[in-house]
Amino acid sequence: MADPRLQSLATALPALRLKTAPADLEHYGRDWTRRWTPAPLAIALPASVEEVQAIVHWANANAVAIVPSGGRTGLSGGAVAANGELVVSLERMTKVLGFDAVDRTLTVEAGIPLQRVQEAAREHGLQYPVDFAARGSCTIGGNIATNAGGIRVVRYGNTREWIAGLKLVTGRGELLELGRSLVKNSSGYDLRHLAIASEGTLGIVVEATLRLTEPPPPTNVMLLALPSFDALMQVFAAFRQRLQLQAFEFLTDRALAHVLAQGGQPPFAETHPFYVVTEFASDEASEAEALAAFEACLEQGLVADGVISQSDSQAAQLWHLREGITESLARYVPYKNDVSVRISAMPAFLAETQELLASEYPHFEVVWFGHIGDGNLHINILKPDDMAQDAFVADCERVTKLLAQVLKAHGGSISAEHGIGLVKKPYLSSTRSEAEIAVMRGIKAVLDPNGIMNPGKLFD
Ligand code: 2HG
Ligand code: ZN
Repeated sequence: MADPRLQSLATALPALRLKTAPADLEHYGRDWTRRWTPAPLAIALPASVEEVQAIVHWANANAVAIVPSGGRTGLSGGAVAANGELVVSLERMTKVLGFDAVDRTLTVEAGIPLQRVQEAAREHGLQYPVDFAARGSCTIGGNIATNAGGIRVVRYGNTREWIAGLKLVTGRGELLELGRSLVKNSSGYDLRHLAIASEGTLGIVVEATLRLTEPPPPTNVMLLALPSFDALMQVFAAFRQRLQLQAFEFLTDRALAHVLAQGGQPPFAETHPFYVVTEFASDEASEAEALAAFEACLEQGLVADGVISQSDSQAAQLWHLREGITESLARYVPYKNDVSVRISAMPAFLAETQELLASEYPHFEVVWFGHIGDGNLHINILKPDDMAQDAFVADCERVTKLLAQVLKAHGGSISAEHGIGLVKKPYLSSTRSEAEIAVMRGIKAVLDPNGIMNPGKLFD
């Protein structure tokens, strides 16, 4: 530990676990973006809130920047440490601290993986309903830092809706207890919501009290084949009118082909340009409504084929066609857009965006999928094997500027659920006004006056 700053940290906190091996710096210094070369100063692995506070005090005194770190499954570079920062990983803070049956809340340390929260909720006969494919690796702290959405937002909303309270160690090292799990609390600014989606720029979320709800009903999964993009929102309207949907996700034939290239059977004899994965209660009435919606769509030419799960394992197989997309594309180091508009604005936005991307990306493979029922589209542009990453990213940045203008015109967001991080920082002003950004900067200055918390993320 040659660096004198690290020696002073080890002296100030002799029990703190620190890692400095090159393999650790690389492992903890990056997220799923894989665009930046990791170069942190070291990795600190605190085991308590007091240790986190002491680290933040030390970082202020020594002018060392901190990158808070959860499961590092983020796709916007929010957890990247490429400039000599101290990564503060919460991987040793994973305890369930309490369950309250009356309040229906679960209190956890922020480093706990999402899947363990879901399991803990089930053990108490309840459900923590936020869910997505990275559930095994991502952490609650990271979910809060990005207000993560996922595959059940259409039914249950984003992470924000499920945070009854949280504890934040601010950039000044103070511990704030926010929200206090009250159902009603009309006592001024709700600072809890400032911490949610703040991407580690205001402090480190160390603990959270999560709301739980009734377990979901037994469900059926339906895969629909669609002949055109235009049909998508009409099919959504037809199904939503008749059913309480648990999920409504879409993917293109390109996305499906990449998942199937990793294994698995094609769901239909023929290929179709677009697919929808939807889920709803499996009681008799819901099934009848789903079939009626399907038939109505079939008659109008809005769907071309469909299959409904007959067992849990078939449901899992159908879900895999949607949830396996990100992993199946990883080898192409895709450039990712994660955009949203109001559902009502979706048809016009889709038409314009399709035209834009078709003309601007004539040579790149573009894969579309996403949470169409929330107005959230994922667009992955695949890097050709023979193209240098810098040139590829530069071209995608050029097109993203144009896309940001389209989004602005439709009142949308450049980041629906992945966060701004490093990746979308240049486009923040397409979604937020200058006045809003100035307020955000002011808030940061109060909670993190020395600018040590995740600098360079969200804005400079
Ligand atoms: C998903 O919905 C994730 O599967 C990842 O948000 C999206 O890889 C992506 O672009
Ligand atoms: Zn998503």
